[in-house]
This record gives sequence, structure tokens and C-alpha cells, in this order.
Amino acid sequence: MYNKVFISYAKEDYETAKKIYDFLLGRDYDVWLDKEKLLPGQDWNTEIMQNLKKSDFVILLLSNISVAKRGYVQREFKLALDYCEEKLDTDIYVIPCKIDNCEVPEKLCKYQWAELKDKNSFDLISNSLNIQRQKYEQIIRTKTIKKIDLEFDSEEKYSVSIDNNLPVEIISDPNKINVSIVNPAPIVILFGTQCSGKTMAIIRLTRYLEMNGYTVEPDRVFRSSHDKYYETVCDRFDEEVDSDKAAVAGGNFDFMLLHVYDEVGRMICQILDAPGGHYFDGKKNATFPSYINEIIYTENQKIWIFLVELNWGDMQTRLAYTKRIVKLRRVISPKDRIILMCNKVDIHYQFFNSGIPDVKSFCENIKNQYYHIFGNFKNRNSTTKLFSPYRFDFIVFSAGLFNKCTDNSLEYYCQSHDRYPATLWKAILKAIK
Ligand SMILES: Nc1nc2c(ncn2[C@@H]2O[C@H](COP(=O)(O)OP(=O)(O)O)[C@@H](O)[C@H]2O)c(=O)[nH]1
Ligand SMILES: [Mg+2]
Repeated sequence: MYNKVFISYAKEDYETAKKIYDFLLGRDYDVWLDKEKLLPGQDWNTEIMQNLKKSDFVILLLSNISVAKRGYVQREFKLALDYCEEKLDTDIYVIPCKIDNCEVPEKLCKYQWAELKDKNSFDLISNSLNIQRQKYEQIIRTKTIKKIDLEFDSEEKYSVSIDNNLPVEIISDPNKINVSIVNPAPIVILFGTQCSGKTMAIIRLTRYLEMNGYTVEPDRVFRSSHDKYYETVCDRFDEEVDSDKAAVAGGNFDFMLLHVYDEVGRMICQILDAPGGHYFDGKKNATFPSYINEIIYTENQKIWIFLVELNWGDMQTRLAYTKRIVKLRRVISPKDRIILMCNKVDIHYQFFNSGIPDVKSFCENIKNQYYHIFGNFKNRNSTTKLFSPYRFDFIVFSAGLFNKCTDNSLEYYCQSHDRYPATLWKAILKAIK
């Protein structure tokens, strides 16, 4: 998509036009050059005009001959400039390319031109095209997510409890939430419902990372400096990580961006912990709050960790949650990676052998309960699909064991074996590479 290039030139400059044609063809562009494309019997005037109109980019070859010549070339130049009027000022559409020392026509002067005598000129042209193409593709992805959000089946009814400890704005109108992501490091997004174990997974991972020379710190500018709730969350982070009580019992600890640094202080990734209700809240026509969409469209690479749990909810609820994940498929960028994390495996000891979880059994059972995820995230790459049939890595996880105290007011937390955070971290590092 957005790869149609029209080359306008005077017939005396055909050789140069053909070189650009060949160069761009080799770079996945669909190039229109009259001599290559016109078929015997076609009305050449209509064909040229139609293809010029359809094109996403127009390359104008400027030479002493083409700028002086009356007739077709001039008409194409003019038309291209007319179509250019419909674009944004920041869009790249017309690319003038100077073949010789000709004078650039006044109307084209405002566009940066390429000097074809320069060695890297072809690369510069393809860079310009690529930049604009990515911009168009980004717009389409934004539109797609809006559309699929609208398509969300309005008949579904299921309920998910909302944690009352969260600040009013987060419960009442998550669209009012502003966040800022200032660092280009990859973002690990823990995608799960309320109580799916996101925060505890982060706590367990943080403990493991800190034992292994990494540093994990909250990003203090993620939320506005007026947000006292966020400030408290950041201040209490270390204390929460070390606590032998589960995070939710402690209250406000559910919305954060963390930075992970290695021993030499290099940022490896950022981890997002957002309220589960923002990913899956059971509302009709569910859409993600704007801040989540904003994060989806940052340039940062994303590592999507979709949390699933064996026997979670009923079939309807699982199906609805699955749909939410499947809908994301079209907006996940090719550079993003996916991890399907089967959480809270400690509850299902029937799938353990000598204390070790049988990943294959977990995977088979999760596949039965969330089969749309497997069906929709098939790896379609003909070479790699042989050894990885799905576009995600499947891992099992347990943050630890949780025991409620007798009056149910809080939960004691006893951390899991290192193998769980080690596997999770390994999968994240593999995804980032
Ligand atoms: N058995 C078990 N329960 C867990 C695990 N992780 C979380 N939980 C339970 O799920 C609750 C919610 O966990 P939390 O991480 O706060 O969920 P979040 O809302 O997704 O952040 C905890 O209070 C625990 O009761 C786990 O690994 N195993
Ligand atoms: Mg949480």
C-alpha cells in the first residue's frame, strides 16, 4: 500500500527515468513509467492521466530539455502540483529530481529537489518515499483500530469489578488520563484484566532483576507532576516490591511506567502496568482509553504480554477477552513482539511433574480455552513457521503463593521459584533483540 510512484520525464531523459524505475521496483515500489506500462491499443492520454492521479508520489525529472519543452511534461508537472494542493504541507508527494544544471521552475522551488549527479541521490529519494509511506500506514492503522473498536459486538454482557482504590478520574473517565512516554526504549505492556496478576508479576520480576544486577525504577514523568496519586505510587515502589504482603491488599498501586536498567546504567526496556479495566472493562462498544491508543502508536517497539489463565471466568467472558486481544492484531507493528503468558500456574498442580510445570500441557489447555488467539496469531512466514507455528512465545508464570489472613483483610505473599521470572525475562530480552 502507498507504493505507487509516477515518473514524469521528457522522452530525451528516458535513460535516467528507467534507472529510477528499476531502482524503485527493487525496493517494493509499484512504479509507473509510460514506456514500461502502456499496452498496445490503450488510450495513452487517459492512462497517463489516470495513473498520475492514482499515484502516491510523483517524481518529476527536471532537465534543460523537460523544463523548456511545451506540451505533455509541463501538463504532468502542473497536474502533479494540483494534486499536491490536496496534501498536507508536511506530506511528501512531488519529488523534483535534477538531471543537469537546468533552472528549477519557480513553482517547484519550494520542494527540496534531488541532484541526480550526487552519488547517494537514489537512496535519498527512497528514504523520502519510505518516510511518507510509513506516515500513511500509521494513519491507516489508527483508523483501523477505531473501526474494529466500533465493530465490537455490542451484545456481550459480562462484568468485571473495578478497584475502588483508584483515583476518581481513572474510574470515571479514563479518557482524561494524560501520559507521556519520553524514552525510546521498548515498552513491555502487561495486558490483562483486573486481578490477572500484572502487578504481582512485575513485583516478582523486579525482585529477580534486582538480584541479578539490574535496577528497576518508576518513570516519574509518566504522569503529570500534579498527580499526587502517581507520586505516591512512585515513592512507595521499593517498599511494595520488598513487602511480604500482596500489592492489591496495600491499595493504590496499579498504574505505573517502570524503567529497567542494566549494570552499566543502560535502559533495557520500560514496563507498563495499567489498570486491567482499561484493557478489558466489559463495556459495550469497548474502546481503549485514549492514553492506551496513544501508547500503541508511539514509535517505541512494544512487547505485548497477553495474560491468560486456565479456567478463568466462563466461556463467554474468555471469548470476549480473547476478542479484545485479537482486535489488536491489525495494529501491532511488525517490529513488536508478543508473549502469551499463562499466569498463576501454581494453582494447577495437576500439570506439574516433580515440582516443575509441564509447559506443553498448559499450552494445550490454554489453546482449548482461548483458541481464537492461537488461530489468529498463526505465523504465516513460510520458513519460520516450521519451528514457531504462532506469532507469540508461550510461557508459564507464577508470581508466588498467596494466603489470605483469616479476616480476609490482606494477603500474604511468598515468592515463586526464580525459574518463572527468569523465563519471563528471557522472553522479553529475546523480543527486544
Ligand atoms: N495463585 C496465584 N495468585 C496470584 C498470582 N499473581 C496474582 N495472584 C492473585 O491475584 C491477585 C491480583 O494480583 P495483581 O497482580 O494485583 O493483579 P492486577 O490487577 O492484574 O495487577 C493477587 O492479590 C493474588 O491473589 C499468582 O502467580 N498465583
Ligand atoms: Mg495491578
